[in-house]
Amino acid sequence: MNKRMFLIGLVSLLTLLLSACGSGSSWEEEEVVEVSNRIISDDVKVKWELEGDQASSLIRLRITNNGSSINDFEVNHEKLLHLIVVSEDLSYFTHIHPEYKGNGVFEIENEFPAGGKYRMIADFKPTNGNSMSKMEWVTVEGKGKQLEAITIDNSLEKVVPEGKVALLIEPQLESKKELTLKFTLTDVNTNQPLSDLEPYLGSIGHVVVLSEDGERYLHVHAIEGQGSGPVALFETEFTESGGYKIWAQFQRNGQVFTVPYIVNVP
Ligand SMILES: [Cu+2]
Repeated sequence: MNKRMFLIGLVSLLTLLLSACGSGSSWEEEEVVEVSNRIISDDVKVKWELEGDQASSLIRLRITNNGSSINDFEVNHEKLLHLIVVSEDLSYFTHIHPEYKGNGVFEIENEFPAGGKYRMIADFKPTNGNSMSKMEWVTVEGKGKQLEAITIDNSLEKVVPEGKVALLIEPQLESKKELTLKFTLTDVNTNQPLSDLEPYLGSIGHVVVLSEDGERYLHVHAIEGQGSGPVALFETEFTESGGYKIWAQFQRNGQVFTVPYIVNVP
């Protein structure tokens, strides 16, 4: 048998063996089916709808996977969906939890400070899918207001009614590096460390970071197993240099409070 005849024979034998396995039941095909069933972010779309105006608005999200509604979501940080709403100039921030209405639809009422453009960011995890974030600029009807300038903070020590919150970024603030955001909370009056933080969404706090143009939303993870203060640690990476706004949220005495910072990342 020459080489060519041997190869033809081998191919025929393999074809015969493969077809004998039957169609649709081979291990390889099952593997393909399994992969295609998993919901991936590229296939997921959110349709944002707004009813009403700035004073009283109903925000509605319709979440679909390849055009069909996603029906099941997993609880992630105690909620099915987290919605962050930020004004165009980043001066307004809210973190709310729309109610699930079924068939991939979430709704919540919100009062906006003015008409204009807002960045909407939804974080959720479809059952059999990865955690994902979807963002959109939406326009809220109503009288607009003058946009505030985004000014880099000289000091990262902020005083809010609930306490003094100092932010230290370690090892040093730069882009494309894994960094730790270290918040230290102290009582404004006594200057004593605050150690009565309550868990918020299942961890010591929640941090949101957005680039100054509202285009980049960073993933921030709270380090697990942290107690109740005075130090709260989070990890993130600034994907590009530029201005960023950071909102840190903590809870004391049943009240959530937000501390904003604006940094320039070299
Ligand atoms: Cu949330």
